[in-house]
Amino acid sequence: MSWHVLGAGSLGSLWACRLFRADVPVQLVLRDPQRLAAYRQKGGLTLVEQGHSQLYPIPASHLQDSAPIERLLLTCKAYDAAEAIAAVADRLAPGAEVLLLQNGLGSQDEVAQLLPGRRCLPASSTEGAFRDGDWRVVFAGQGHTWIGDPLDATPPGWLNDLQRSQIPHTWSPDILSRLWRKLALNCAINPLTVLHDCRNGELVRYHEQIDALCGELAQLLSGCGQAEAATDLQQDVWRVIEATAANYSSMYQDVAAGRRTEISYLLGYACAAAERAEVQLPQLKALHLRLQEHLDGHGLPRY
Ligand code: NAD
Ligand code: KPL
Repeated sequence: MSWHVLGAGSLGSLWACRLFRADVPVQLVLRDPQRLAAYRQKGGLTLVEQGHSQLYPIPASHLQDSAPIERLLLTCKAYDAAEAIAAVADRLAPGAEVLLLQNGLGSQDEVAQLLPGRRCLPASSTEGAFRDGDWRVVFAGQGHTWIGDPLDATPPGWLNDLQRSQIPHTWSPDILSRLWRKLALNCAINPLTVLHDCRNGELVRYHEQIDALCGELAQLLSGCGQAEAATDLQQDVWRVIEATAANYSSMYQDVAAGRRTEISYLLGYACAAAERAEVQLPQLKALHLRLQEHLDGHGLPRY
């Protein structure tokens, strides 16, 4: 049974290359025949690891192809996930499984609503990859991926494929708790790095602001039935800031490169969830507004 990778960007290419070189059947699903032609001209995907690059001639097709899909890895951005899934929904076999690698929260539900009866498995990853050219991906940071299914704690058999491909992962029956925790970390760190134009480590200058945000985010998690994800949040935020001190956050990098951010699936989702749970979070709301204004000022979408 072949893996299909929809969203052949940074993370999708990293996964596809590792599956392919472990002889796990995998193919890319590209947007249209033009992208497919451009890909074929390059002869495959190039993975750069520790300065060494290797070309992998991974098979590919395009969205309009009609062959059925049994196992799909969705690796586009959160704001593209629903549209991308809608374009392949009629190709998904009745028992198809879909692994969702989007950051933040909200896109997983959007996708699941489009796929009634299909198993959707959200994942949360700390691996780092970026593209340094068309059809080229750099594996920039070792990390780990947690995978789960909020509706079914039974691990899928295909985790063996990931083992074989040396993709570090853990089956995580509490995946929602992990996603909420990651969302809280990203909400506490990423927007402020954008607004203060700084690396993660420079956030030590805004200690009080971060501590106040952590307090509100912990209230949010508890109010949304995720009390466990709130445990020691503040200490964890400072641990991550220290561990990634020299890095620019992913949101900072998106804004600096003039790319759309995933704000709606991070702060936007957090603020909407707070409203639904009737939790008052004035600092978080103000931060969301300031970030939206900042994005307006840079000509980037505010959602
Ligand atoms: P990316 O922009 O590099 O790749 C997304 C790809 O999806 C692009 O190639 C885009 O053309 C493609 N795409 C979008 N809509 C499509 C459609 N309808 N049909 C076909 N292709 C489509 O993004 P990324 O950095 O790989 O991030 C993907 C997700 O993973 C994001 O939610 C991100 O936050 C998360 N993530 C990324 C990293 C990382 O290091 N890159 C790490 C952890 C989590
Ligand atoms: O995940 C991150 C990101 O930059 O998106 C970290 C490093 C945790 C900062 O929030």
